[in-house]
Amino acid sequence: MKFLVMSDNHGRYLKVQEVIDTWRDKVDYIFHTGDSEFPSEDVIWDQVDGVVTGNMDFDRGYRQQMVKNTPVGNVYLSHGHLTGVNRGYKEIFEAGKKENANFIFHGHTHRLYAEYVDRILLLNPGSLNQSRGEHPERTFAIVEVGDEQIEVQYYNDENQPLEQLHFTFKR
Ligand SMILES: [Mn+2]
Repeated sequence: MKFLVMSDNHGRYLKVQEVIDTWRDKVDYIFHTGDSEFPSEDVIWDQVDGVVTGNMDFDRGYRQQMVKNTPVGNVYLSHGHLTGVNRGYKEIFEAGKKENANFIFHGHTHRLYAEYVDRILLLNPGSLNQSRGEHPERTFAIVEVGDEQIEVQYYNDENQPLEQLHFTFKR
């Protein structure tokens, strides 16, 4: 089972469309964790399996959070500003746990990371516009869930895998 997770493109419509076009047939789910700055009724969302609002999405048609049931477990999506991710991940972790999430995906900080805690994958794909973290690239993440492990590979916005940004977690 493969997920593509992206966030915080803040515009760059053609880039997001390009990422979707490149990956739509190669992954099972595409998720967006907010701050696209696109209209909530945009046709681009027809190709995406889950999207939530960010603090810069002023279109009120977006959901604040979302749980998607998948064959490998529940995916919890939230931008993160409402659970204070700039201060840490405890609050969003508890919010996801309440929803029986096996995967908690968020954005907002523009700092990518992936951690596996209590058999829950916490992940920020980074920003497809501007990184504020230690890795300068504009990124998104591919999560591959196997029977025994979860592989996370970050890509830059030219769809190139970033070698140093590959993580493997035993399930
Ligand atoms: Mn944000």
